[in-house]
Amino acid sequence: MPITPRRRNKVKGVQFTIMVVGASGTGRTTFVNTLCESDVLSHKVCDSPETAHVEEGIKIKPANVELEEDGLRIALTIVDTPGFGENIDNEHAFQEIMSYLERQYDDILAEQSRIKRNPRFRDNRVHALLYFITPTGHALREIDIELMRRLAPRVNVIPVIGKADSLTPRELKAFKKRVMEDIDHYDIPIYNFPYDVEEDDEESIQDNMELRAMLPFAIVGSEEEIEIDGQLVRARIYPWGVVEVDNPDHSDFVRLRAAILGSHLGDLKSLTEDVLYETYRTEKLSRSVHSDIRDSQILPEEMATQSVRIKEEQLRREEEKLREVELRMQREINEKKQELMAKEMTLRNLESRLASQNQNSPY
Ligand SMILES: Nc1nc2c(ncn2[C@@H]2O[C@H](COP(=O)(O)OP(=O)(O)OP(=O)(O)O)[C@@H](O)[C@H]2O)c(=O)[nH]1
Ligand SMILES: [Mg+2]
Repeated sequence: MPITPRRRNKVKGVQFTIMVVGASGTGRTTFVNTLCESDVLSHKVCDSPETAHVEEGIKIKPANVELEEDGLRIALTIVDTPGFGENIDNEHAFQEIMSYLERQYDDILAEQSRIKRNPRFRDNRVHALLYFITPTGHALREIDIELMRRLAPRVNVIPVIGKADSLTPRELKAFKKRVMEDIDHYDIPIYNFPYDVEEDDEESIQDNMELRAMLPFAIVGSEEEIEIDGQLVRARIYPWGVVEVDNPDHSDFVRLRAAILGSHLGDLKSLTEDVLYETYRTEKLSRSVHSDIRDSQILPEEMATQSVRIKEEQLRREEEKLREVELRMQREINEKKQELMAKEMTLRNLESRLASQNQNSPY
């Protein structure tokens, strides 16, 4: 008997990308491994004293992992950015991160304007950037303000305090307050769990208000597990006590995890795709119009004609795509019609053969 290949039970999940940025040693790797409950990222090997002074620059490293959250399968991409903030001049690091984010937008822009879609295309747009603030207990540093201010128009920035157990609850509360005052003062458009009192239901307004009040999230990460009341929990063990990662009295980890991988995953995705990406696309299109104008010294009044031309070009491509679909459908209909006609013909032949057999039959 021939063996028929068994169809794999493919449940479609959702793709989500998180970028983690912050100074070295703020706990990014530990946080990612805690979030994914596996060793997705490896720890940095310490520099030797001979090479510690060498400025290596930033490396941007994506890693993929499959998770399941409330029955939903998540194909998670984690983009780590080791080397950020380690150099005297951080301009290069800002630009590297920015161009990584924009490159993902450019890729999808190119894919969307293709007539034939590439079935293997992977959308790598970053949906959330967790910015790890060093737990200094003072206020934001210039580098924190600069990074968040520059990147927030391109990505949902969620500020978090790394290694939050270094601060006492009182220090943490005051630090959170100061950080948010700075974010307000510098008008940094972070992702602040937006809600609409007119549109949203009572429950989600409440949820968003609570999450907003927690900003910046206090993070504690650990790759160690200990047994508490017969249950294995992730915790940091100190001579004077234990900090439990999942205990809401010890850190905001659980609320942050539930928000980014659960309740707010959809919102972060649609904000990225419908607002941040669309803004980038519009800016890029108008930039190319402006540079065309500069290059060919087109008069300002001809600018409108240029943008109309771009719109016409887009329309033309859309029309072409539609025409292709229409042609394909027409072809399929014709094939089906011919198959039907052939079947009708066979049926008629069979009928007439049967009829003539019946006539010749002696019964
Ligand atoms: N107290 C405390 N220490 C932590 C926490 N998370 C990580 N650490 C420790 O801090 C050190 C650095 O943590 P990593 O997770 O490697 O930090 P990183 O941001 O990935 O650092 P680089 O990869 O070197 O840039 C390690 O010794 C961790 O064990 C935390 O929540 N609290
Ligand atoms: Mg690391």
